[in-house]
Amino acid sequence: MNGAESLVRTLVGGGVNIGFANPGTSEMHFVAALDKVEGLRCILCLYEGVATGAADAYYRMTGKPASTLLHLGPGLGNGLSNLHNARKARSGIVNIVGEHAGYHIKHDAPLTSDIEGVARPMSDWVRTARDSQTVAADTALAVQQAFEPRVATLILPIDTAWGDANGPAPVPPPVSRQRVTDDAIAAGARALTRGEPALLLLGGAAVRGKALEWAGRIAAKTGCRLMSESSNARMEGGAGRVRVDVLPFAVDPALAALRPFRHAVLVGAKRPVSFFAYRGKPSVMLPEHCEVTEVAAVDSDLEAALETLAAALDARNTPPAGVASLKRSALPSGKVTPDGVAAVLAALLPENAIVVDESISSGRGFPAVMAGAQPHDWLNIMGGSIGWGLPAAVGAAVAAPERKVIVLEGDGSAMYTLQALWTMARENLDVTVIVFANRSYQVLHAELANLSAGAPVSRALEVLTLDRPHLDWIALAKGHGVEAGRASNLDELAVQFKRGLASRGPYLVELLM
Ligand SMILES: Cc1ncc(C[n+]2csc(CCOP(=O)(O)OP(=O)(O)O)c2C)c(N)n1
Repeated sequence: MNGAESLVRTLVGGGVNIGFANPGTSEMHFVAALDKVEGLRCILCLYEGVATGAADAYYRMTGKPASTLLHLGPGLGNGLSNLHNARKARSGIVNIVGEHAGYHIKHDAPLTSDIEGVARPMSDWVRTARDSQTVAADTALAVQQAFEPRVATLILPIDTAWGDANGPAPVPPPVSRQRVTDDAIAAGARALTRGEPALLLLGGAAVRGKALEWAGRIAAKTGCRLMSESSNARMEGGAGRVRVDVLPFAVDPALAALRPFRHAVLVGAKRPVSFFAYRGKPSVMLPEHCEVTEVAAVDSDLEAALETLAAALDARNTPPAGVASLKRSALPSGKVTPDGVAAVLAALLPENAIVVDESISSGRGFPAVMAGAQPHDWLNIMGGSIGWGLPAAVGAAVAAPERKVIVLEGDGSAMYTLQALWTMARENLDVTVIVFANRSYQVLHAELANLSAGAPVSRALEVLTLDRPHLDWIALAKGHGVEAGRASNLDELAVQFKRGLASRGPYLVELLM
């Protein structure tokens, strides 16, 4: 077998069974190996940012890395934005990036570039394969890294792909998670029982499953407030789950939400910082009088950390506080308003849906309302680099084909990686996309005001509005093979959303705002 086949066999042997690919000439041996090796489903993405965003969400839903297949430095470069988001989400990915043969590089052919240099800022691990005989061992290390989880980038010169190899290599087990120390638990317990206003700030895997339940027991026992970071890689919400408030995105509401606390206990969360620096406002948003106790970093075993903290507080058998129950409200009708849209979504959300949220300014209030909806998972963009939502929906739908995926998508953000729609159609992914067609970079209007940079008038307005021409979302969706409909009030939204939910494939709703 050749090096490429040993690579693919190592991926499959190591538990990597999905690839999101956009190949070129230097990846042809990898492509040929797909016909020889069972067990790697490779999905074509028409832009590399779709492949990397899909791999991010695939990891979030399965805890298993997918691979990407990218074409030299430029292909990898196109995928960097969503690799950035994936790193911030702590998603494991194995990027396979083709490269020229070693002896060809000195001739500076058109696609020659410093691929390691392109890879490094958005990868946790980078290696260039040196020999076809050692490609399998390099791949095994990349897979181990991805399970850590890290973004691992393996660069594959074509002569290491076509040269002879012995066979696949076994993937070493991942390094086990750190357990938190007794001292950290004791400090957390002390902070929560001082009798002063205390916040238990959750991040990473602390906002789902058993971990969330332990947090609810701790809140019930101590009276502390539960909050999550403002963006969460995957948060469980809805009926039957412990309700956790999401820290607001905007700096002033976030400062106001944090002001009351004398103690902040961090489990899987970092000290909350504002998205940007704003003149005269602090970067770290906890008040100065607030004492911070870091119990567990995001890469620790957070379920074990919260269970141990609950035990230290004698809260193991305390019923969890704030368990949400299903609210069956009537569907609202009339004009499109943020509250009205949230009410429609909450009323119709199917059980166990996966919500991919890149709604930017249109969806700020959604998570609070969703507590009364059916149980669901909620995925946020973690690195603020827009163009993530549609690709992420591809990855989530591939990861969980039995679940409905709903994408809440700003029209500006959608335009970065629109090609994801084509992959949804081709793979018949069960995704309903709602595009918030406000025909504007609406959030930036608010940011202009936040930075006291003045109100946009003419030339400034030009770079913040998406009018002239209006994007036709029905035509854009249909052009990618996706059925679509338009809504301009809440009644039509309900009709269109139901139509999407009833289909077993992709459907797009253009919501005129
Ligand atoms: C890669 C990248 N480019 C640019 C930005 C700056 N940016 C942040 S939000 C935004 C506009 C988003 O527009 P839309 O999705 O329509 O949401 P809206 O603001 O209208 O709610 C832009 C351009 C960014 N965050 N990431």
